Amino acid sequence: MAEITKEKAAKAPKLADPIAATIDVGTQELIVRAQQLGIDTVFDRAEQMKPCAIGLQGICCKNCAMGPCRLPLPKDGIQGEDTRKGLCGATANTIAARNFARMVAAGAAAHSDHGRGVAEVFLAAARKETDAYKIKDTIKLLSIAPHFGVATTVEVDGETKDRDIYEIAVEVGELALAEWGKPDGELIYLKRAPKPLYEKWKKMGVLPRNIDREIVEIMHRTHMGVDQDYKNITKQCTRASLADGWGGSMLATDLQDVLFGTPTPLQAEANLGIMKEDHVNIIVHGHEPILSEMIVATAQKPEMIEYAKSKGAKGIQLGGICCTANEIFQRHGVPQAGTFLQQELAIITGACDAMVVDVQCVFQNLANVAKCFHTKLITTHPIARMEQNNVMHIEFDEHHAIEDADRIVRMAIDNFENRGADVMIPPYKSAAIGGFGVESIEYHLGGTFRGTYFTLNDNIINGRIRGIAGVVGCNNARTRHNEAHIKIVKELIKNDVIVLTTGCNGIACAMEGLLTPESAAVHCGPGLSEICETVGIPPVLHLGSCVDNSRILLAATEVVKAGGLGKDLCDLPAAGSAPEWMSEKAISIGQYFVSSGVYTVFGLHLPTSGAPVFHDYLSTEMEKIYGGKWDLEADPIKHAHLMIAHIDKKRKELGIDKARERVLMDMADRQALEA
Ligand code: SF4
Ligand code: MSK
Repeated sequence: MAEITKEKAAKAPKLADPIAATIDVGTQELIVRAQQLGIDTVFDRAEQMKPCAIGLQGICCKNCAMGPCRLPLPKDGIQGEDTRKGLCGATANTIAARNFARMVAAGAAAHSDHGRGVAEVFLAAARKETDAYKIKDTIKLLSIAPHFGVATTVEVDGETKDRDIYEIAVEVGELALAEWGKPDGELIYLKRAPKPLYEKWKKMGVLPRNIDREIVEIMHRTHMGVDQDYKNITKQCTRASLADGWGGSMLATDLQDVLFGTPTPLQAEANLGIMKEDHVNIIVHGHEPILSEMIVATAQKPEMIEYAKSKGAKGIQLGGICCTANEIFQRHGVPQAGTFLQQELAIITGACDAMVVDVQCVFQNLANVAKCFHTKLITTHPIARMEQNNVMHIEFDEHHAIEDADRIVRMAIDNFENRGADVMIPPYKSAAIGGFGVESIEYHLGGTFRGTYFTLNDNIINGRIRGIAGVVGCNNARTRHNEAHIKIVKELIKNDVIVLTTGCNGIACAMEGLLTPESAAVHCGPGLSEICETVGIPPVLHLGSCVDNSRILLAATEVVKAGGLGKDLCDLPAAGSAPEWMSEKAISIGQYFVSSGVYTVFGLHLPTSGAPVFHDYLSTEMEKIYGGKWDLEADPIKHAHLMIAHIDKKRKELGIDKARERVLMDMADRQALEA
């Protein structure tokens, strides 16, 4: 290992303080190892490059070549009229709203293009054009077919018969794929929302027509000299984001469930300690399960394991990073190697024989890190390649997916013998249970008698569960890795708020041991702890990947349907949070949560603060229209308490605030009251 001399240290760029960079000990150890080896990671680069303060506030416009026009806030704040404007006269509100809208467009595009890819593979499977993918979960297919108006039975000679599953799948697949570009109408899944919410969207004129059109329209509207009213731009943000949450993402989730199986709870492990020194380690990173499903199936084949043994390994260890981790964790119990910020570190262990990536959240610097080790870095998606020449591209295609996966896994096995002796896998990992969804929440917290979310609702009404929080999203190197995720989630469950998690928050919670039923007794308030103990569930339910935020929308809709907690999502004692967001997808998710009536708090900052009027519109005015609002709080404890205060406000409006006070009284309190 390279020594750091005094001279080198004097000339060296500023390096991250590992303890300030992350709360995770294994991650700290690997940051130190990278620094000792002279390999920079995102944590160091965050020290060396600070963000532009004007861009951070959303008030830099580069939408035409007369700019960039930068509109910094005056030092003493805005006194009187805000006269800031770009060369064309665009105000700070217009510029911030246009920038925000382009983030929504990019985020919605990423989720929805993922969904489109799944729909194409789904249709190929339905038409039996591929051997690699099959219609696996017929129950899920039969449950979604009616939304598309596809009949599941047929009348033959006066008798009702079940239709052929593949025939149904072809019709569903064709209609699903049409959602991206149909010439008229509105998105099919919008009607899955509670009726008052759907009517609200209709009245406001924000029902998405098709997925692609809403994204394209944002790009048109935000072109120089088009839409110059932040309120009108925000309206299109809502329409495009709904095309994501209730469109592309929801279709991705449903069609993936049909192709690969609807998740049910299962146990695995999380953190980089899942990698094994004596195994071939393959890390799969990115988002689309089209790739990872094939890698999982191939790596588990007995002949592959034998091949690995023939090369001196004891077996094959798969691990996931980012949402690919969530996808293969929730369906196969494949361990999660780490969150977004740990991707370079997986290679820095020296034990990563292949890292296979597809789309989204993949650092280009992985190529530079891989160069320092034996790791094969393999890109697989036609739209996501890297310029560095040590990166191999094996294009994955549903028509030869088995052969592609076979080639990739064999390449990793062949690379095992090239591994250097200097391997360092931090020995930390936690047990985690994942694989919850709309269906399994109903199974665990629903009433078999009523077959709905009745038991969950009952426990919210009686106050054992104070409310529901959806805590989701990324890591961000501008804040301490996982700290806000964990502090916020712990504060929520301590206050009897059950947490639904997706994305990198889900992985952070898994690493912290919060996805186990046992964690309830340690971290939860008395009400939630009692429920978790009785039902045997963790206080933090892992619902999957970023596209699976659609599961949160549908679970919340089921709560409304079960009754007793209002008629719309905005009536629920519920709140959303993205503590360490960084992706444009998070902005799209935030916008569709808010437009669906959810109070949504982001950590760090929002790229709207430089335009206070627009910023205020996203909270105060959006709430008047949709019942949900954006909020911002960087301090994790205050952040959690904003959510709890909102939940309590909703409990009061529903008239169930007193029930909670009663349930939290112990026997002595009750006796004192009776006396
Ligand atoms: Fe400047 Fe207007 Fe061009 Fe933006 S569109 S860069 S504000 S001139
Ligand atoms: S992977 S979008 S860092 S959650 Fe979906 Fe994690 Fe955020 Fe990527």
